[in-house]
Amino acid sequence: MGTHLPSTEFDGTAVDDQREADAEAVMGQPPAQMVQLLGPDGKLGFDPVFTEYAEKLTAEALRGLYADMAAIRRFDIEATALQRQGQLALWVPLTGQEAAQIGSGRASQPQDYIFPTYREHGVALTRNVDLAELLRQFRGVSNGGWNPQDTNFHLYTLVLAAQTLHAVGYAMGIQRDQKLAAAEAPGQGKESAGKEAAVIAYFGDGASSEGDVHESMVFASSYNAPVVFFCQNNHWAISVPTNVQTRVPLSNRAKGYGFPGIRVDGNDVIAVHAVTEWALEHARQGKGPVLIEAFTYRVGAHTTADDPTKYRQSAEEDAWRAKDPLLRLEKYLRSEGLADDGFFAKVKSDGDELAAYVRRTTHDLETPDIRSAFANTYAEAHPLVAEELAWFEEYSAGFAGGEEPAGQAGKAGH
Ligand SMILES: Cc1ncc(C[n+]2csc(CCOP(=O)(O)OP(=O)(O)O)c2C)c(N)n1
Ligand SMILES: [Mg+2]
Repeated sequence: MGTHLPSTEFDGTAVDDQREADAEAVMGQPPAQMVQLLGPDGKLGFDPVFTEYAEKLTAEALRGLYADMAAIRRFDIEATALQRQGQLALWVPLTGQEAAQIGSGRASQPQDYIFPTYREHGVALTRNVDLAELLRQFRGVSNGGWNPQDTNFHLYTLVLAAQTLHAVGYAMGIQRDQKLAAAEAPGQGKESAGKEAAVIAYFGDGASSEGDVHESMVFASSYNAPVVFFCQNNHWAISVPTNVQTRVPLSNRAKGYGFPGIRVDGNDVIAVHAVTEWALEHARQGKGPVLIEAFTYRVGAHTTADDPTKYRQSAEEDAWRAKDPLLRLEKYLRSEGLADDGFFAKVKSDGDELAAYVRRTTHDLETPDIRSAFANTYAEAHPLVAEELAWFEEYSAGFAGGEEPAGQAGKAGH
């Protein structure tokens, strides 16, 4: 009994390679070819399709990608510290995934619309979301924190994969708006050419097992919707490794739906940028969806409520640290003479400034009046809500000064 179940134990071998070899032998599935341009040694390689896209990145753009990755890593450290100090109820760290997020986010255009999970702080940065606003939800003082219409960056979705359905629905809406606009103003097509919008749906390797992802991909394919599915395969869904979620490379799944699937080195910001730019162009041009699997690693804990030492080995973490996305871009920038010590010192001091801003703003975030939760439940008065509010008022009156217990509104969980 039980021997036919996939093992969840990591035995120190290259699990993905083993699974891919099995898949090839059993089902004739080819192993995934991974697009990589910038290797861990900081040397730039060649790709017949994507080098052309990478060459569009100027020295300034490359420095910008580094600065963004460094900023979001610094922010991550600060937010983790704020949680440890009791200023945030929970934090979801992104360290290790900076290239996957900054590369893809920076490849998007302002008119594109992004549906994140709960870990896409790097993408939020590229969409100009105020990072202090982003912490409101994690402090438990807001259900959202920012207005998605300001940045085309949707609110975080904690229900795994639900946002992939929202994303496909949104993309189908874009298609219909375009058709309507073309019908109402024939001949205007040239003016709007190149400004078409696409959608990116982010999700994780664990979320890929949800039915919502399957339904999203079926709909996206059937309707040729302008959506890019961006799966960050960070190798873990809390304590469950990716090789339990899938017997084939995740990028290969796209074939079954009838659209392109690309595995990219998710720790190579240049390749991620190039592949995402290509995919968004493909979608905007009406050629349909693309699945990108960014092969990366969650270096830290799943959340501040998790302890990864209970389910994985430090040797695995060390192997991935050697593929660090920031380090390899720094090597490249230095060896090509594109950035000097002064640049890296400035990036560091900018990061410290960002951290100080975030710390100050978080401390100043006011706890909303808990009565607003009752007021916002229904558009009109409801007897049940009124009854619950009356109970709450009576309960609060039992405390000194008639106030509710201190910190009650800030105790959110995940
Ligand atoms: C529908 C649903 N089921 C379960 C959970 C609990 N849960 C939260 S995160 C998580 C793991 C997700 O892993 P993955 O999709 O790989 O994303 P990652 O956290 O690694 O970024 C689970 C099971 C949830 N939030 N929603
Ligand atoms: Mg994961």
